[in-house]
Amino acid sequence: MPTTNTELKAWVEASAQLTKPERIHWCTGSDQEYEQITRELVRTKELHPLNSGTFPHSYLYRSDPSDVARTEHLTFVCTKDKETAGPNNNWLDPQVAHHKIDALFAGCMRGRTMYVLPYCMGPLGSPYSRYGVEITDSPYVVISMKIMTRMGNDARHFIEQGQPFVKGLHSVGDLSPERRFIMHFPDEMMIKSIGSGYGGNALLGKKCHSLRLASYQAQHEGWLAEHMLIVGVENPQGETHYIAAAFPSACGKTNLAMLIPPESYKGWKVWTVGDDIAWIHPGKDGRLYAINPEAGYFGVAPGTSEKTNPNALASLQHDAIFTNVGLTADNEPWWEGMTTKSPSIDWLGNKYSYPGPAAHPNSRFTVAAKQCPSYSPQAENPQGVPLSAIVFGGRRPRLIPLVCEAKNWAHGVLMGASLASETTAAATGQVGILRHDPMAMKPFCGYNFGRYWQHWLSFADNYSQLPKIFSVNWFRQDEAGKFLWPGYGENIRVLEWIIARVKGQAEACPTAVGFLPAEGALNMKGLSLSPTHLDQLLYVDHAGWKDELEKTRAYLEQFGDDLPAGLLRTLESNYKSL
Ligand code: SAT
Ligand code: MN
Repeated sequence: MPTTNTELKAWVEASAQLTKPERIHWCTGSDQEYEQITRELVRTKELHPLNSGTFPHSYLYRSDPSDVARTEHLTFVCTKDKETAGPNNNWLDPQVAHHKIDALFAGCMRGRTMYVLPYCMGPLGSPYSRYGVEITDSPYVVISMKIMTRMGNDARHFIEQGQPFVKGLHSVGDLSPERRFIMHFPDEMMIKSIGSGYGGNALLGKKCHSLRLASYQAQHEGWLAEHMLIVGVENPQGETHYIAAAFPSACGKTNLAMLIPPESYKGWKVWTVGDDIAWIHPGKDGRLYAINPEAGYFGVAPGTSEKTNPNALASLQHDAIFTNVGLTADNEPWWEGMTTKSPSIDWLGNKYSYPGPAAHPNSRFTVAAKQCPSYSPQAENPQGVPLSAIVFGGRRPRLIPLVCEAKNWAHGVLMGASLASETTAAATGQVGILRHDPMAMKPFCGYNFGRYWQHWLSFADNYSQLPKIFSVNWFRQDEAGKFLWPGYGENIRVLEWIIARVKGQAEACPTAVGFLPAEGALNMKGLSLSPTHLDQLLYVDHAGWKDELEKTRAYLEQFGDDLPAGLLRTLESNYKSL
């Protein structure tokens, strides 16, 4: 075995004993290994090579049609007691959970290869990086993890030197939803996932490790693991401010992270540090610093176009994996929202027939972060980037203004805790239903939300230079159901105001729900938006807000004794001021 780490050795041996693979492959993470695995997957028809002239080294992968999104009802957090997991998680006693899932793992890798893949989340050698080893029988997971993480010998080297590591055992099993579970054991720093080959269920470094286990660990160690993109916004004077922003899955994190400012913003540039996850640590100077634990993007394909996200399209010109998209007659990937060409084959591999869809609504691309034209070299900075602002946003057709600055840290935490958003295709279940999704962490917080909010609140007691907190809503609609705000590149206007507020240079109106841009404070140069639309985008509907806060209170109260008094007090005082 290519390891001297006795803990790792024993765990790999025990996993092999349980799952009975035909062979064990220790992943090196080399390019040759990637090529060899993709070649084999092409041979077995699990990967479909795309047009080598226009999409060199790129592949289409079709997952099982019953396995196309995260399955939250099959995801468990197995802490010693139920209260630690909280009402926001499905819970099972750890012993019961191990027993249940191990029975499914028994012999599940017979005749298959077991891949052992060491990985590092975060820049190699950063004091904030964390390590893991995923054992899997899915070669698709191996090639995806090679793109999404620092995977292979380099990561193993740190584990050999004694760095603690998360143990993740994964098998596609028989892909049956009846025998599918994603279980987390935070006290053992262990993940067991069976029955799914889909992204967040199977690439264990992502949601399972970097959010559910990491958030649990972060609470104990005094940092934050968040479902946030990280961007650097550089102004024409060459000054860059970093912003971390939480939005639920499939609500535009990747688009915002890769934003290209419009014509009228000459000299402005947005740098992408991360598009999905931020690990945030307090620095010695009292500021918060963020690293992106990932090395790649697993972005939603539909809707990605030259208009909405040219940087994503440019990233995808080579060495990318597309999952569950359609194909054109030229053997190129196609999805809804693509303005060029038309689909010929749908995501199931059948001849496309109108009206579609050609791509699954949660179809994805997987690509190395470095391929993005706006990739920030700061993504490799082991210390992370200092945060000027934290933003919370969701899909809200009504009520929530385009942008609003929190009155103080505690109010910002309340804004995050009150976040609600319409559901999307990123998880199985109905789409378009408004649900509470505090800090966009509903599916990802590895412990009791009440304690998580307390942890967030505690930062105000300990650090002097905290970022300002804002809420945004790109999705507000008029009566006819039309979006009021153009979004995408135009969102720079909101980011500009946010940064100006941080610097104390922009005007704001105090309202009951927070500070809104004063008249003329949002830069509208070059944008033909009618003043009535802007008024509607910033309108504070007092009756609607009262109702909203009542609903929020009812939601928060289910956390009982774990609900921080400070949060409820902030809610009450907001309510009174309405
Ligand atoms: O959970 S995934 O990582 O597959 C994508 C998402 O829903 O954010
Ligand atoms: Mn996500």
